[in-house]
Order: sequence, then structure tokens, then C-alpha cells
Amino acid sequence: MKLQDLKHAGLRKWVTEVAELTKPEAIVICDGSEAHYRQLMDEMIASGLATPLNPDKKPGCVNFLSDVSDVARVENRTYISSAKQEDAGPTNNWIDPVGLKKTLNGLYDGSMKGRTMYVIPFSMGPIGSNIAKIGVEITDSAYVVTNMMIMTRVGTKVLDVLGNDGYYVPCLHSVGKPLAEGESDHGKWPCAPIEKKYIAHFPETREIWSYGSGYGGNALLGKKCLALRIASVIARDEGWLAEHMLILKISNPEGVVKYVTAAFPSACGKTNLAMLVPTIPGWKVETIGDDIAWMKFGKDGRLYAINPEAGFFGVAPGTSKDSNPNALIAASKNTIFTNVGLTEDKDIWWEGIGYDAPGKLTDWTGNEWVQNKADKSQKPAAHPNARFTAPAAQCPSIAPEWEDPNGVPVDAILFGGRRPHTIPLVHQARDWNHGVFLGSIVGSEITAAALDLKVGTVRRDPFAMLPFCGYHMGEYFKHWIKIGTRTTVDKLPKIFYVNWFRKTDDGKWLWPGYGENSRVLKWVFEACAGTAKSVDTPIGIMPTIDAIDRPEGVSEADMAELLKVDREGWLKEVEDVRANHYPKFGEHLPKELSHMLDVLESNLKDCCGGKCCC
Ligand code: O2Y
Ligand code: MN
Repeated sequence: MKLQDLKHAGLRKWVTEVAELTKPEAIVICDGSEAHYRQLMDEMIASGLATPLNPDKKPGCVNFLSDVSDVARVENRTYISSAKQEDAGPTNNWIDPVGLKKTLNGLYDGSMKGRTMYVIPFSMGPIGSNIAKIGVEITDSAYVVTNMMIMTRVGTKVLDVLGNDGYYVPCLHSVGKPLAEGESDHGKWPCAPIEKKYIAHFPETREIWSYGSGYGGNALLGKKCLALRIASVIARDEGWLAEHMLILKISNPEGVVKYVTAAFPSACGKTNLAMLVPTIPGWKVETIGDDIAWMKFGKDGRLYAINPEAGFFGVAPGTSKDSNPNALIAASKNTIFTNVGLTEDKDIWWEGIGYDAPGKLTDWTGNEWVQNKADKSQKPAAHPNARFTAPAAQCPSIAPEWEDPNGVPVDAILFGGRRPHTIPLVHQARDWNHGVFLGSIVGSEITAAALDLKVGTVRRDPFAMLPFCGYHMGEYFKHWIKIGTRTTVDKLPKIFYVNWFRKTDDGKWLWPGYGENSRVLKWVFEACAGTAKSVDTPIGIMPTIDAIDRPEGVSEADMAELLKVDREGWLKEVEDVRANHYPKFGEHLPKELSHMLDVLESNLKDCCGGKCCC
């Protein structure tokens, strides 16, 4: 398809203007076909950017090695460029949009010289679903096109839904590495230096401008940029929720189904939970999505969730037959790997894959690498943020209804973080506002020295949305409170806080995690069905000591510890939230949340006449 064949005049105009600014050698409108995917991949293989994997072991798979400076999302170069700084809030970087657009226009000027400019029409969510949104990404990276073809629904069908004048979110991306006459990348990952990288969001005009990075969330603009940062703004305005949540389906032995969404900060095993293999006989867990949930009210007053994505952009290191067999199968064919180690026979390998590295490897920097377990300082073969981009449809645990345009009715919402102490294995919020309070205090304990926080302190990541909320977080809390008033209490999902990461004082895990987390999901299921064995406590509703079957290795004393109300620990939690967390939001903090904090404190102080024995 040619530029002049685009029926949508507004889109044609935008593409023309971007081409005039960025000056590419050619323009390609992506039709989403397999033939186009193959052609792009063949070109990237021929240029040395991609390495094809062994077709007998990993058919249709390739590995890319990125530049060493371009290996992850760059939060310190990510901006919410609202007209007023106040609207971006205290947790986002902000630059005035007029100034930022001027800077970026300067950078985009000629930035695609010597490259092809691709126009990617994509749908976040099943094409035509009334929950879905259309975006168009312009990029000069074929790597981005092929990844977007896995992660979203791309092509002519999207243009058909867009019609002559439909709404789309414009997403502009350039790797920021123009080529001089006759110059080529020589198989080297193109990107700009860190100080020239910008991941910019303009919430009022709902535009995304990304410059200088070709990696993941910085460049695949449908994911974090559109489906979370811009979508959170749209959701606020339209009365729905765009969340950093997995969606799973759990069925009991009688075939009764509940749908659960869950928000955890990065590195808490969201993909593993979404694809969990239950250890309880007769129970089944299926996957709807592993990272993002869009939830809208249905006509019946319930919240319905869709996964706006079509693939998984999962972290490779640590993924093994034990931790996540379903992810390994999903990524066994037609998958793009980035920054993993390669064996001599062109198979993948990474730290935590579950077996030793077979012989000589090529590491993610392109150098020869031989495993030396005795050398504790050996650099890893795969980058710790190495990724697989795999089609969701290839996942053995994918639920048949994962692409239902109406979404699935949400029964429960889980929040969680890595909390070695204080937070019990699971507790349930008393009501919606209490659940919003729990979401607002989510965080993980710092285990290694970080620039901004001491080891042992809690890095708060409310709703796991800290890097992804497109507006003031205090207003986002208010939006959640408001959502709770839009329907009747019985139709709202129940809210839970889970913590698989409890440790003993000598640093041993109290709970085995992985498939055994199905025991906690079972209690959640029962709480939704009204059959759970529960007890009211100062912090919320908790399982009785015998409500959750103990897995092997968890003693009754361990279970008591996991389900204890740690009164002293919780009082410290209250103090930390009151002194260090909530003040950040100033006048934007909803009064309902400060009230919840007061209630929690007085519950803890008053419990059993101040000598809580729960
Ligand atoms: O480093 C990146 O660019 C990817 S970050 C990511 C990818 C998939 C799912 N979640 C995340 C995240 O940071 O939450
Ligand atoms: Mn994520």
C-alpha cells in the first residue's frame, strides 16, 4: 500500500508531515501480513542485526543483540509533558510541552535519513472491540515493526476500522541514528546516546514522541506508552481503568470460573503467576494476559477486562521449566529474543534456564562466553533484562476467551509486592475504598543498595503504576475511589493483598511460591464465592489458620507466621505511609485514603485493648 492509498486524510497528512521532517529514504505502510514479517526479518538477518536460531530447536526464532546503552526502559528520560507541571504530579518527570516539542522537532529533523519509515496501524485489544483503541506508530526500526506485529494487532484490518476519519493515537518513534549516503548499520543496533533519548507523552493531545532508543517499552509504543500512560488519561476521562495488571482465569474442580486481575511491581513474577500451573488437584489456571488490563463497566454493572496486547514481552533470565513451563513453550517458536546467550548450535541460553550452559556460548555483548560457576563475579551470558517476544496464542495456558471483544468479568483484584516482613501471605480488603488504600501503599523492600533508598526500606509503587501513570497519582487514586461509586457493592470485584515473598529472620523463604500460589488463589476464589474460612482482623479479612492447605515444607508454625497480624510491623507501615509516602501527593490525596490510614492505625492500637493477640 502507498501513502496516497491511505483513506484517512488526517493520517495521510500526519505521515506526510513526519516524512518531511525526518526525511526517510522510503515509506512503507505495514499491512500486517506474514510475508511482510518474513521480508523484514530476512533483511535484518542479511544485514547482521538478527541471528536466526536453529530451525530444528527454535523454528522461526531470531536473537538480536542491542547496544550496551540500550537495554531497558529509561525512566529518567521518560516525560509526562502536560501543559501544567501540577497535572503530571510528583512522581513523573515533566518538561513544558512547547519546549519539549521544540527540542524533539530539532532531533527528528533528518533523523530517518538513509532509513525506511514504517507506518504501523495497530489495535490495542481485539480489532473492533469497543474496549480496544487504535494507534499508529511511525518508526524507522524494522525491529520495532516485527515486535509490534507480535505484541499488537497490526495491518490493513485496523485501517478498515479506522475508516476515513476514525480516532487513533499518533505514536512517533525514531532510533535517532540517521545514515549518511552509502552508510549502513553494519549489524550494529542503532540508537542515540542516553542524553538524547526522550520518551515523551503529551496527555492533553494524546500523542507519544519517542526518540533515541530501539528497546522494549521505549520503542514498542503500544505497550507502556499507549496502553498505560496515555490510556490511563483516556480512562480517567471516560470512566474506566487502564492498569498494569495480569488477567487470569481460575476454575475449580466443578468447573466454576472466576477471573482475577493482579498488579505487582516489576520483578515480582507477574508473567509466572499469569501462566501458573496449579499444584492442587482438579484446579486449573488459564491466561488472559500477563501485563496490562483495561477494565470497563458492562451493561450489567460489572467490570470487564481485556488484555490489550497480543503477545508477551517477557524477561528471559529466570524463566525455566520449573518457574514457568508455559512461557518456555510459548517462546519455543516464532519468537524474537533480545540479548540472550546463544549456544554453538544456535539455541538460546540464559541464567536460571534450569540447566548448565552447554559448552561455548556467545554472550549478549557478542563475545565468547564459557560458564565458570566458581567465578562468582562472572558477567552473565544473557543481559538481566533480556527478553522474549512471543505470540500469546502460542501459550499452552491461554484461555479460549482471551480475545473475547467483550472482555471477562472481573471477580477479584490482587495487589502485591516483595515484602519479606510484616505483610501476610494474603488478606482481603473490607470494601472497595479499603482495597484502593491497599493498592496505594503497594511496594517492594529494597534488597540491594539503590541510589535513592536504603536497604530494608520500602520503595512504594502504588498500583504498580508509578512508572506508568500518565497524570497526577493523587488524582489517579481519586479516580479509583470514584470507580467504586459507579456500581453496586455486590458487582464490584473484591480486592486482596498477597505476598509470596515472606522470609524468616535468617533469610529463608517462608512460602515456596510458583505453582503453590494456587493455594492462595483457591482461598481468593472461595472468598469471592462466599465459602472461604475467614476471620476479621485489624488489617482486614484474613484466612483462618486452616483455610489454606499447607504445601510440603511449610509447617503449621510457618503458616501461623505467614498469617499473623504483625502489629508492630504494621504500625511502622502506618508511620512510613504517613510520614514519607502520602505527603508526596499533597492536596491531591483523596480524604478517603487518609481516613483509611487513620482507621488502620486505630484498629491496630485498639485491638484486644491494645494487646493484640490476632
Ligand atoms: O525494559 C523494557 O523495556 C521492558 S519493561 C516491561 C516489559 C514487559 C512487561 N513489563 C515491563 C515492566 O517494566 O513493567
Ligand atoms: Mn509490566
